[in-house]
Amino acid sequence: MSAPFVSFEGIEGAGKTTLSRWLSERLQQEGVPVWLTYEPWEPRLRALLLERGDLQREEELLLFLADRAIHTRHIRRALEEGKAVLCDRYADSTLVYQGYARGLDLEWVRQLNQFATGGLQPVRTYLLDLPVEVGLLRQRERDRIGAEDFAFHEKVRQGFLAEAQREPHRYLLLDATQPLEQLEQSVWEDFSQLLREHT
Ligand code: Z5A
Repeated sequence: MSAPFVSFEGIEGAGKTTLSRWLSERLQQEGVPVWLTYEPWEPRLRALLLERGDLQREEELLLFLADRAIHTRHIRRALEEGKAVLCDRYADSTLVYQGYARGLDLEWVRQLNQFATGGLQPVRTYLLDLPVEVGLLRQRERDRIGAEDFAFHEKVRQGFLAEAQREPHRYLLLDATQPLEQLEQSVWEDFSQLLREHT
């Protein structure tokens, strides 16, 4: 069985980058092969998505999906090589940002995600949940999408919470206002169990 593939999701400033980096370093210390990655992934697509001001929501959706299709090929390869893959945002971000928050049809976005990933899903999604005002205060430098208004980020937060309820076996909901040490401990306990199940 291949190593676990997990994702980190949440609103802007939730702590995804901090925690996924921490887990990657911890795994390296333990001698576990790991690939820490993120989306949007392909540098030119990332720049286009995060900087270009005139993108329509349909164009944005298709660019995120194109990026994911390319990225997923590399994730599959890393898993085949026996590496655990930690991904800072994945398909759930598209469902929530382009579906729940931008208002594109959810079932349609689910199907397109399925097409772009060939059905690959993380075995665990760590959802770092916190009030929007806290997240936005933590992260003052914002990209084009992060610069959307409070109501947009609230839709994102509620979208993630709805998805966590819809898929309780995949999502692990974490209160991201906790001190980092507590979050690290929760993620470590869960990930260690996943590692045991995958070896
Ligand atoms: N997007 C999309 O629309 N559709 C998609 O399909 C995908 C993405 C994949 C880029 O994402 C944008 O693309 C994003 C969604 C959209 N825009 N928005 N919003 P990104 O992942 O590159 O950027 P981001 O979500 O904006 O990430 P971020 O701002 O870097 O947030 P973070 O990674 O969750 O937070 P952090 O960098 O780990 O922490 C922020 C600060 O808080 C930092 O100073 C930490 O030290 C501090 N921190 C973290 N945890 C704690 C705790 N527990 N206590 C206190 N302080 C903490």
